Amino acid sequence: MNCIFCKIVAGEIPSTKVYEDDTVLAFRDIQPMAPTHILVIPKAHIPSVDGVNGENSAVVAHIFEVIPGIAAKEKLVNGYRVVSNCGSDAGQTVPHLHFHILGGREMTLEMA
Ligand code: DGP
Repeated sequence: MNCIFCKIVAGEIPSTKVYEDDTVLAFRDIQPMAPTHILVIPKAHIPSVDGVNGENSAVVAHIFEVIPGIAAKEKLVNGYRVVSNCGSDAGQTVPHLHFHILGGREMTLEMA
C-alpha cells in the first residue's frame, strides 16, 4: 500500500519511535509544531476518524490507553493536546489515522 505511515510501520521509512506494541506505534513528527510533537497511529491502516467502526475501534481505545504513558515519559507534566485531523477541511495530509500529541508549550484556544 502506498501509505507513508504504513511504510513507517513496515520499517521502509525511518522514524524516531517513542512507543511500540503489537497494534500501536508512536514516533516523532517530522515537522514539529511544539517542543514535543508525537504521532500515535494504529499499525493497521485506517484512513481517518471516518474509518473507525465497530470492527476496528479497539485499537483506538488502546491508543488512548497508551497516550498517558507516552506523555508521562515525555514529562508533559503541565498537560498536552491530542488532535486528529479528519479530511481536507481539517488539514489532514496523511490518510492513515493518527493522533498528534502536542506539548511542552502553552496551547492557544484555537484548534489550528
Ligand atoms: P496531518 O496534517 O494531521 O495529516 O498530520 C500529518 C503529520 O505527519 C504532519 O504533522 C507531518 C507528519 N509527517 C508526514 N510525513 C512524515 C514522515 O515521513 N515522518 C514523520 N515522522 N512524520 C511525517
